[in-house]
Amino acid sequence: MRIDILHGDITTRPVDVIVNAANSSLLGGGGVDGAIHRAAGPELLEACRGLRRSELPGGLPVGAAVATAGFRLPARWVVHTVGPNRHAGQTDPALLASCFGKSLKAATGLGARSIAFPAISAGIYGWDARQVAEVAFDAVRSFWSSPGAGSGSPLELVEFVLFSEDTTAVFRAAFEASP
Ligand code: AR6
Repeated sequence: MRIDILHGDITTRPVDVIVNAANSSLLGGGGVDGAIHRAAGPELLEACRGLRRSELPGGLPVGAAVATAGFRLPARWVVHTVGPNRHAGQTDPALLASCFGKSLKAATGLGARSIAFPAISAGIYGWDARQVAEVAFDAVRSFWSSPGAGSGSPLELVEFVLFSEDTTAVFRAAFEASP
């Protein structure tokens, strides 16, 4: 399993799964969520509405993950997750770790070999990018070392795709400093 850190737009990544930093409504928003909905086309919003009508009438809880097709994206699937919102007092790193862990699990269930993450919660939701990076690398490693999760996963590539040069540098430094 390889971890790559890239500067760019996650909507262009030719991977099996891209992860969306959504909100609980699943009905779109700004930031990376808005970009993914624009690039995937209106079918994505329709699929999210379908999830709300069926299995998620109350919305997607913070720290949970759910998959849809990728529609017009190069990626075959989108895994939507809801990061903790620091401005709403959601400061528990376990919630953020859960976003990464549950997304990896969902991608594994789909049979994905590659997945790309944005810096979940590091934008509108107000988390420090360095902390997001540390939680992310830790969660990827725990996923791989947990019996029955990472060991049986077809995932070979985990990308972190960062939208600004600053955040890319923060992720690279955190990766080099991580155990
Ligand atoms: N590719 C990669 N990263 C991106 C892109 C992109 N195309 N666009 C933005 N980013 P945010 P959050 C980066 O705010 O903090 C939405 O309204 C961005 O620079 O998208 O989890 C949702 O609907 C930042 O580093 O997500 C929720 O309401 C990172 O993605 C709320 O925002 C995450 O920023 C979620 O807030």
